[in-house]
Amino acid sequence: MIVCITEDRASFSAPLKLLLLSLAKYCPDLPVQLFFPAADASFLEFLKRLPLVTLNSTPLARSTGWNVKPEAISTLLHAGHDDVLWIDSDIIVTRDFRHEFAGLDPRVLVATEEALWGNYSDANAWRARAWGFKFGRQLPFTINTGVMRVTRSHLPLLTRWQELLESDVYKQAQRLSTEDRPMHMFGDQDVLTALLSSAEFSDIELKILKRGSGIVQYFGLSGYTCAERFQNILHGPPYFIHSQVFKPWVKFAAKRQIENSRDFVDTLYLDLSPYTLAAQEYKADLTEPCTWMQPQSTTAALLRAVGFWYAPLVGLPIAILADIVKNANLSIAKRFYFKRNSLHDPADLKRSAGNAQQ
Ligand SMILES: [Mn+2]
Repeated sequence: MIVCITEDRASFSAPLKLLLLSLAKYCPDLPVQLFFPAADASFLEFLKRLPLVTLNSTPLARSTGWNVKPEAISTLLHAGHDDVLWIDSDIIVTRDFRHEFAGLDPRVLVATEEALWGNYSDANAWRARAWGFKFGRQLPFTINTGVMRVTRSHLPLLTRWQELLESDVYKQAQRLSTEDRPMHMFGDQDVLTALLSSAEFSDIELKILKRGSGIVQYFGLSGYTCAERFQNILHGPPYFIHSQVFKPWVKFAAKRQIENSRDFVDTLYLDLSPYTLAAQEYKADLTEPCTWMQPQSTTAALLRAVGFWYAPLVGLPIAILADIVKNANLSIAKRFYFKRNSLHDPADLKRSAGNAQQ
């Protein structure tokens, strides 16, 4: 297995280093292919201590941003690697994950469960339907592509994924604001979810790294739920922590004023991120400014201390409140909303999925 990481923003050298250092700590003999055209002299100096990291400093020919995944992965597969593990540059490793991949049939595709705060549901395979694909299967949730294990057996899927990411209709959608963009074309993983639930690719066996045990998808106030925290207390940390959407190294790069009470809560929750807590131990290895790792407010400093700087406890009071609000919202929604729109009722989803298969 070889790890594939790409980054095209020079300003993301710190999170990139954190991923490489954490990989070297927990999976020391795992080779890494890094695509980072913006690497400067100080980054090259840093790489000298990581002999298993190979730097590709020429940009990938066809794609940028989050649409780069199929091209980067297939480049490595075509170069002779059999088994590629994609990891997003906004992820830090907190545990050896290799046993999850050992001995897996090459036909199995590994990916992760989407963040609860994201566009979590793919009820009734709505993305595949919106793309006009024939229904193949109902996935339990949206596929998150932060971590993916892909083999040569998946080359047809990668080719099709890249075709769609390069299609005019998708490219036009990417230029729209996030409010106006059709949800089935929101990003690369909406397209992959559509393909994997379509008839064409529904035979691909999936192994999903779940929220909590496999990965923390730290996005929004449901980023690290109470259930995930208790699971980590009992069974140890997850393999990966994904700083999805909101990045502390971006948001806390400079001092900023809190705009309103909602901003206060969101900012505080980001300031209590398990990603930042895990990053602390590598601070001395970074040449970049690390002020974003420090608590940005007295409240954050207090909550980190009260949680003993232990990720499952830091931010627990906010996680409890967020869980209560979410569950209250759900039960209200179930009572009033599902009655009016039976398509979203889980029982109906099963029925309609069954009908579509017939
Ligand atoms: Mn990411």
